[in-house]
Amino acid sequence: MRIDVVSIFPEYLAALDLSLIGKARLQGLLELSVEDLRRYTTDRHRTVDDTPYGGGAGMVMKPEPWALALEDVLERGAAAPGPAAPGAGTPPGERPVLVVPSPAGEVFTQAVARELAEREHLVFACGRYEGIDERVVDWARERFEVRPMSLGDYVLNGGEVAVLAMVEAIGRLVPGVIGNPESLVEESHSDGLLEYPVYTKPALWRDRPVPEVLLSGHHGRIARWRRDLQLRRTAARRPDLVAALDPAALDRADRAVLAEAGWTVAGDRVLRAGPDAPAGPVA
Ligand code: 6GU
Repeated sequence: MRIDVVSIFPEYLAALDLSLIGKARLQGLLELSVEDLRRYTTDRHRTVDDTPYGGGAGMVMKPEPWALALEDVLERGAAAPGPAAPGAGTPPGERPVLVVPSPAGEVFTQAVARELAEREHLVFACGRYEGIDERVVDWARERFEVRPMSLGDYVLNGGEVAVLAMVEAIGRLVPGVIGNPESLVEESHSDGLLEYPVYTKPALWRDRPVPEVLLSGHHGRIARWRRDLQLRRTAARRPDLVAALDPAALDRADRAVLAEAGWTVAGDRVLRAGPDAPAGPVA
């Protein structure tokens, strides 16, 4: 996978030299390059922003440096060797994805991360100020598959921190990046539920024991206990995820736990039970 990031603060992305993502780059699993948008300015002051037409607070990023930067990234992508293994990457002729981080974007989820992890070339355009002149997005749609993306409902000062998060979420799903792919199966959001709690030695720590079932060696009971906690935690913390569950994936024990937490299965949907439904204990 090839990843290009364009930013006026390339140093922000230095964190991608570290840890698993940094290692994947050294191993050649990820080819990541960061470009300074100011390299594509032509004036003495290297100007990247200007006042908004129509008035309003703040500044807007000028279109031409963005077009020059994105054209450069496209050219270098076209010249780069394709996917390592035949058939492993995207079909030839597929357009690169242009991710535009913005609080006005589609919400970036694990499902989006999985989808983008399959692509051969991702480009991230980090906006600052009030955003990038919208004509850049229209222009880019002729060359890229454009995906405005938000991390969630809060505002950051620019796209750089969001790109760190997205590149890490996507990069770790690229085959070979995580040593033990099993760890991807049991983590939060892999099955639409939050992860169960985990414990390690000592078995008794500051008067607090590890839940006894985990010491039992009884794999069936441990799996059931973990599943119960996933369901209870998800009900307590993320009712939106419970409402999105597919009842076909819920067994009788799952349904009993959800009922305790105030949820019921009705046809092909999981719904909040009536107002006097018992509230389950919070995990
Ligand atoms: Cl992707 N960008 C900015 N600037 N703010 C955000 C965001 C992205 N996601 C949440 N807030």
